[in-house]
Amino acid sequence: MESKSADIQRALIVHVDFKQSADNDAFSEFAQLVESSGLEIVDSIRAPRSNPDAQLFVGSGKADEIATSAEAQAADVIIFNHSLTPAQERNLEKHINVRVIDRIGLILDIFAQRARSYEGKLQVELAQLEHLSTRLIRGWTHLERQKGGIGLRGPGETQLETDRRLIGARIKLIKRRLQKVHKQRDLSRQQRKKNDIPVVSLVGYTNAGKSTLFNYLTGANVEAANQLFATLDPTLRRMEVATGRDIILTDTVGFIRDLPHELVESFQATLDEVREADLLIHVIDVDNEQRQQRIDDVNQVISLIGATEVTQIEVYNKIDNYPEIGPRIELSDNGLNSRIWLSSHTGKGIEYLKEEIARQINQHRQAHYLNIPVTAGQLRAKLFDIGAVRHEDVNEKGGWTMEIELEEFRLHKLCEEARLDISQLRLQ
Ligand SMILES: Nc1nc2c(ncn2[C@@H]2O[C@H](COP(=O)(O)OP(=O)(O)OP(=O)(O)O)[C@@H](O)[C@H]2O)c(=O)[nH]1
Ligand SMILES: [Mg+2]
Repeated sequence: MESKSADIQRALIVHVDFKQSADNDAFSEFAQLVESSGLEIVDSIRAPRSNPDAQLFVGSGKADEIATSAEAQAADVIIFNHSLTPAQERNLEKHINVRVIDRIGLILDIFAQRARSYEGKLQVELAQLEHLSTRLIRGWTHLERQKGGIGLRGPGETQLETDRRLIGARIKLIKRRLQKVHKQRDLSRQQRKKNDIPVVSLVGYTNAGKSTLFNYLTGANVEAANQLFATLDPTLRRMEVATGRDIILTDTVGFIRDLPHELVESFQATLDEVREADLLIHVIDVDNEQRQQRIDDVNQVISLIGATEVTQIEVYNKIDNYPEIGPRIELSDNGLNSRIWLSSHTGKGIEYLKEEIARQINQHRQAHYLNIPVTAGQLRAKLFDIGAVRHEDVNEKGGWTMEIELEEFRLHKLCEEARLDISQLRLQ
């Protein structure tokens, strides 16, 4: 059988420390990111610097060192853990004679590999084209070097203009297609709202364990892996958090520091699930030294997508790695914020999470006692469907006496939809 390793590209990675002290976490995360993209790291070069060089990003001595190593290691690609300007990228490629990719290009590439759904693929392509088009506008392009394309060129156009025109047209087409998909997504979201099932979204730094927790809670089997951005497309599952109390849980793409803004914009529709959620579960890797930094990074994206208002439960995951940490829940004094320590592997502490989800979801619920006439079977079915019924007896007229638990406004809405007068239904 033919070995696959022949296809694996050899990468030389470059990380510059701009801070006083070397940021080892940032470096090892970068290496993990490169490995997650399926590349083999053949050498890594680190350099301290106070400011990026305008021409080469690094100093010319460092650029020589990179070139020497790239040749010795037969590297196919050089990856920088930073954003490079198009000019820096071009100058570096000239200097080193090997393809250069920056951090944004790398993340876009991983996303492109992971996208499975039609929507996901469109979103990634849009982000890639937007990334490319900023480079075109600034006057340089990879495409520029791939001349040819007979028949593609309009009269009197330079290659650059043709590239721009083609990319612009493709961007328009993808946006139109995405709009259609988004309409569908909006419809299903409205449907869920109508059904009154609360939506709870898992959010968190990539690799924190969102998918593992999702699988544990819902019995689903989405891919969970020790690689960055294992999940890209969102998955939704209905689950019961308390007797008769259902929610929809969503698992989605993880965040990372310096997430390219092209990606956040292109993934707006996916991230709408997060913004419109009733509750967020922020999954945090308890292991990580830079825990607080990562929490801040995630919250930054959350504020970027306008989801700051949504209540968060903080989940400190992977406690099985620390025998001294037991499962527990901590509530803030006002009871609004909660932190839970648990393990998505062993399931220890998961019951705290389920209880807390139920508590948060039920916060504005109150008990109502109703007399439902036999003619209002649909309303009764609906109340069961949304898990609002606590107790029910059949009464002598063939109708039902019910104890339900629901927010006042939701009860009003349901009665209105069923064209029933709520005051007639209440038990005196
Ligand atoms: N020890 C331990 N490992 C865990 C736990 N939960 C998740 N992991 C591991 O952490 C890694 C990442 O898990 P995922 O569930 O894929 O993480 P994610 O947050 O969905 O990651 P992305 O989709 O890539 O953003 C996997 O190797 C899991 O097996 C846990 O409770 N304990
Ligand atoms: Mg995942």
